[in-house]
Amino acid sequence: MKIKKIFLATALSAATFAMAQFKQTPLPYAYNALEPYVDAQTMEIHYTKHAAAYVSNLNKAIAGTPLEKESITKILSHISKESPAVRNNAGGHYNHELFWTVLTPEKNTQPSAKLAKAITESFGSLDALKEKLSKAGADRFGSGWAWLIVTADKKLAITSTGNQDNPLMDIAEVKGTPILGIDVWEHAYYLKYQNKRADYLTAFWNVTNWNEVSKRYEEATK
Ligand code: MN3
Repeated sequence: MKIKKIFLATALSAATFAMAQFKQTPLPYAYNALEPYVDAQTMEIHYTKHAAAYVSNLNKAIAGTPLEKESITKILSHISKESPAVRNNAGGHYNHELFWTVLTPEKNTQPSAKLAKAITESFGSLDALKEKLSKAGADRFGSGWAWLIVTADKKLAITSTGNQDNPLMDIAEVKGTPILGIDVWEHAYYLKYQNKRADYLTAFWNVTNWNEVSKRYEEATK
């Protein structure tokens, strides 16, 4: 009797795992928390409509396939073999989940000592890094992302990708672990900044969560 119960419990949890679906993490602050740099309406539409659509469409695209049992990073690692729907929506889900965490209403967060040292070595200064990353975002034609990544040899690098691609994908020109990502799709800034993407990029540095970026740096360089 006892054995039968254990078997049932195991079978049930396996079934639950197989049906696991990707979900949005709750936004760690209010929609208006990043005002005036990112307006509340943009945040709400971005989180509840755009990002919600990526995760919902990802779950639809992988339903009934072996991808249901894989982590998001695993799916990204062999994205060249998947459909455009999986590529766009797995990328979109991963990118936005990262994006919400690297923003914060907390003022004056700073890179950790270890990250600050790496920034100085790679770019000369934090201001130089901001300038280069902003330029990567400004120069991205159409929709996409600007990234600060840790490469396979544990170095910092700046890159950008189109659409919802990212540096974890096997098709990325420059590969690495993203520790900071800036969404430069118009949906991320158009209501407040219209065509002025450069102004949005400048404003971004007022709400960057360097605590989170530092944490991601520590994990990527372990
Ligand atoms: Mn977006």
